[in-house]
Parts: sequence; C-alpha cells; structure tokens
Amino acid sequence: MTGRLILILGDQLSMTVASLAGGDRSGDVVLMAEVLAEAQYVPHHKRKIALVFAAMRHFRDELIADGWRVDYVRLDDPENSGTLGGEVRRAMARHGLSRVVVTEPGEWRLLAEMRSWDFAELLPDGRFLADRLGFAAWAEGRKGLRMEHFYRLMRRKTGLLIEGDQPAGGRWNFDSDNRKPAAAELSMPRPPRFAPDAITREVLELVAERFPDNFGVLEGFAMAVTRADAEAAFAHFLHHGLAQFGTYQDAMLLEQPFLFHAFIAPQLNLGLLDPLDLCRKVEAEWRGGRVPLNSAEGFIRQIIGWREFVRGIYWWRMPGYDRENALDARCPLPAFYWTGKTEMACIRACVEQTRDHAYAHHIQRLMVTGNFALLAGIDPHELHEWYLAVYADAYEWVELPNTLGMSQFADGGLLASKPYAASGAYINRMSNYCSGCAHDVKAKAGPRACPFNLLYWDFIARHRDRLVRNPRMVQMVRTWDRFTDEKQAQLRRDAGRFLDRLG
Ligand code: FAD
Ligand code: DLZ
Ligand code: SF4
Repeated sequence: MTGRLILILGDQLSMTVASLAGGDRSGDVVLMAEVLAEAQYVPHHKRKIALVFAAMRHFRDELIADGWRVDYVRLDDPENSGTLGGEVRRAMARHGLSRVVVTEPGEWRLLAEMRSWDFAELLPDGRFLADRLGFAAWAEGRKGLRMEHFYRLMRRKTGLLIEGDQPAGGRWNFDSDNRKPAAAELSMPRPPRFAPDAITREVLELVAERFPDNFGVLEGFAMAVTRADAEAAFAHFLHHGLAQFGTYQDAMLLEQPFLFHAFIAPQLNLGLLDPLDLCRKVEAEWRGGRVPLNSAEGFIRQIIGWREFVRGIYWWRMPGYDRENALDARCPLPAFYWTGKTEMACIRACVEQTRDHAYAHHIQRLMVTGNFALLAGIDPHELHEWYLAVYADAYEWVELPNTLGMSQFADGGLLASKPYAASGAYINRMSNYCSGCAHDVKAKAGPRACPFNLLYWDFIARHRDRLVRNPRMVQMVRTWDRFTDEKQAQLRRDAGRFLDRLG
C-alpha cells in the first residue's frame, strides 16, 4: 500500500490529532502549509498570524523529531499557490501520492471545501468531549437548550468535581460567588513572557513585512508558541492566578488586561494544550486545598461547559447560523472598534488592549464591546467578523456562537436565555473605567449621559414586543412602560441623536 498525505492545519497542532494517530511514519508524508487564503479570510490581528505561523513551524520541528516526514510550505515560497486546496494538490504531485487524510477543520467554510475533495478522507476531531453528532442528537427536539444541563452531563461524563454521584460542595455551579469587582491595588500575576527564538523572530519579520496594515501591535510579542511553553504558562496560572480566578472573573480594570485570567485560549485552540488535562490539573489544585471550589468549578465550567457547548451549537446550526439576525440589527460597525478613538472610556480601554495584546477577557467582550453593539443595533455579521479577526484565540467554531448567540441574541435566544444588555451601571460596578470617562455614568439623559444608559432604554423600547415575552426581561419592560410619555420621548430622542452621530 502506498503512503498518504496527512494534512495538518494551523489549529491542529496536537500529536494526538486523529490524522496523526492513524498515520504511518514510514510511508506517510505530513503536509503543513502557510497560505494567504487562511491569513486573509478576515483581516487577522498581526499577533494572531504570527502566533499561528510560529506555532506551526515549531510543531513541524516536533514532528520531525518524532520521526515524521514533513513537507512544510512557507508563505514566502515562490511556488505557494495561496490556498490549502492548491497546496494539497501540489504536494500530492510532488510525492506521487493519491490519497489525503485530514482531521475535520474547525470552520464550516473549510469543511465544505474539503468535502469536495474526492481524494480526501476526513476524520472527526477527537480533541473535544462532545462529538458533533452526539451534541446534535442531544439538542434536537429539546425545548430550551441550556448550557447548564449540558454542563452537568459533561461533569458526570468526565467525573470532574464529582463525589459519589453528587457535585463537589453540593452545588453544580458557583457562579453567584464569582461577580466581585477588583480593587486596582490588588496584586495580580502577569502572564509569563516567552522571548521569541530565531524561528519566531523570522515569523515576526515576515508578518511585519507582509501584513503591515493589519490591526494590532506586533512589537513586544512574547506568547507561548510551543507545547512546553504553553504548559509553563498554564502552570504559572495554576500557581498564581487560579485561586482568585473565580472571585474576580467578571471584574475589569484599566491597565490590567489579564487580571486573574489564564490567557491560554490561543494555545488551547491551536491544539498545544489538552482541555481535559487542564481541568484535571485544576481539580488537583482544589483537592490539594490550594484553591477554593468557586475558582476550580468556574474554570472547569468554562472548558467542559461553555467551550464544548458553543462548539456543539456551531456545528449543529451551520451552515446558516452566521447569517441569523433575529433583532434585525443593521447599523455598520463604528470605526472606533478598529481605532479606539471614542470618548467612551470603557470601549477605548477594551479596544486598545485588544490592539496591544490580541486579548480581552470574557466580560470585556460580552459586556463592553458586545453590549454596546447589541444596544446600538450593529449588524451581527460585521461584528462577528471583527471578533474573528482581532483575538488571538478566534476560530469560527468558538467565536461565532459566542458573538452571534450569546452576545448579540441574533439567534433569537437559542444559546442565551436573555440578551446580555446592560446600562452603564453594570460597567461602573464591575470596573474603574467610568471615573476617567467624558460621559457621566449616573446621567440617564442629556448631553453628558452615558451612551450605555441612553441606548439601554432605546433597546428595550425597540424590542419591547419580543422582550415582554421573556420572563428574564419582562421586569425591565414594565419599568419602561411606567416611564411618563415625556421621559420616554426624551430618552428615545437622545438615543436617536447619539445613533445618528454614530452613523
Ligand atoms: P479564562 O477567562 O481564563 O477562561 C479559561 C478558558 O475557558 C478559556 O481559555 C477558554 O478556553 C474557556 N472559555 C471561557 N469562556 C468561554 C466561552 N464563552 N466559550 C468558549 N470557551 C470559553 N473564546 C475563544 O476561545 N475564542 C473566541 O474566538 C472567542 N470569542 C468570543 C467572542 C465573544 C463576543 C465573547 C463574549 C466571548 C468569546 N470567547 C471566545 C470566550 C472567552 O471570552 C474567551 O475564551 C476567553 O476570554 C479567553 O481568555 P482566557 O484564556 O484568559 O480565558
Ligand atoms: C488562522 C490560520 C492562519 C492565519 N493561517 C493558516 C495557514 O496558513 N495554514 C493553515 O493550515 N491554517 C492557518 N490558520 C488556521 C486555519 O484558519 C484553521 O485551521 C481553520 O480556520 C479551521 O479552524
Ligand atoms: Fe463606559 Fe458609560 Fe462608564 Fe463612560 S460612563 S466608561 S461610556 S459605562
């Protein structure tokens, strides 16, 4: 039997990935290719491109050291066709191979293309707890699809934080303990920095030269690009961040982009870290008495709950999910999502740290940039393309349901039980942004009113008929209904003026 070409994508950098697990080192050839099509399908942050290419090149060397024959095509190879399909066909001809094996990609657009390759065998991606079809079978026909139900199944399946057949601590979910604002004086760990080696430095030069106009700051890049460094970064989080992770999970602070967050999603989504392994290490910290249960449970829920749940929704609802727009939001994405040039201090802080680190934590994405877009009626597809471009951890399987479903309610409530809409009071409670803002967070109307306040009531009014049917929103609709006609008119007029200026 002749060998096969094993295609490894940029986010399949795991020795355990299905296509390698069934491979034959003596006959098969591994293909990895840096291609323009993947680097340009959205205008990725410079650091994201650098991270992917640097991690791919280091993984190539690991594969070679592990006995694989690797054909690696660089972006600057003059023969590079610019697409994965083109590179697969060139490599088949180069090596005289007629069969290709690939693990299913993480985005629908690529899966659809690969299904048309009649020479390729596609293997399921086994690096997740819930397989695509199993999730669809679980979800199909359910009335309300709630992450909490799915999460409990995953807890039982993995045995994580289970004692006998009950949840550790007597509760499945400690989220209510995880909503404390953080004081700026708190001592916080900084994520470890990994000085770029020669391979990474070469990639950084390539990215600076080929993608000079892309969003983001490349200088100061010090992300983990190998499995060993990613594991070291996670160990640092276990020992210095995890204990406080739960308590301050929702807090936001100017000048503190990472707080007690792990900053490991970029490496996890590339395949350099194993999700279950991370959770077992977190559980061991709790069992060893070194971290409280609300932190361990909070972290494990994000990984075996949310991460798996959003992936299940993505594959269950694609194709088509990316075009849903239940609230009929049509406004273009404001330029300040790219420039940070806005008087709103909260948005400025989140956009600037995104530009500098290709990172913002969950509440910044959900309750600042996402909340603003929801309230202002920004087109969810445009917003989705922004999130997909600007974060180092962004791949459509995880980004799209978070943006379109959780943050924008554009799927009409399939993923989230209510819109994550909030006025400035929430941001003021959870951050120190408002004290340095040109707007007044306490003002509900008038020229200095916080735009989140104006837009919040306008949002309730615009979607009144839908929201009144939602038990979790009806209270706010009733409050709106009780405002005098005059107050309602003023709020809507001020919001209208703000939106006109935005347009
Ligand atoms: P931590 O806060 O330390 O959490 C630990 C881990 O839990 C993360 O690394 C991540 O793997 C997982 N996790 C936490 N929340 C989620 C979630 N809601 N969905 C999936 N996994 C989760 N996450 C991505 O990995 N890629 C994305 O493209 C992405 N886009 C998002 C877009 C929006 C609008 C929102 C609201 C959230 C998005 N998230 C995305 C989820 C979350 O914001 C990031 O996973 C998290 O901020 C990554 O930072 P961290 O590693 O410090 O995570
Ligand atoms: C994100 C990315 C980038 C920037 N470049 C490449 C690349 O050149 N070659 C490659 O194989 N993969 C790349 N990736 C990751 C892919 O976009 C990713 O595999 C798909 O989006 C599926 O998740
Ligand atoms: Fe953001 Fe409003 Fe606070 Fe300004 S006042 S930082 S716009 S929430």
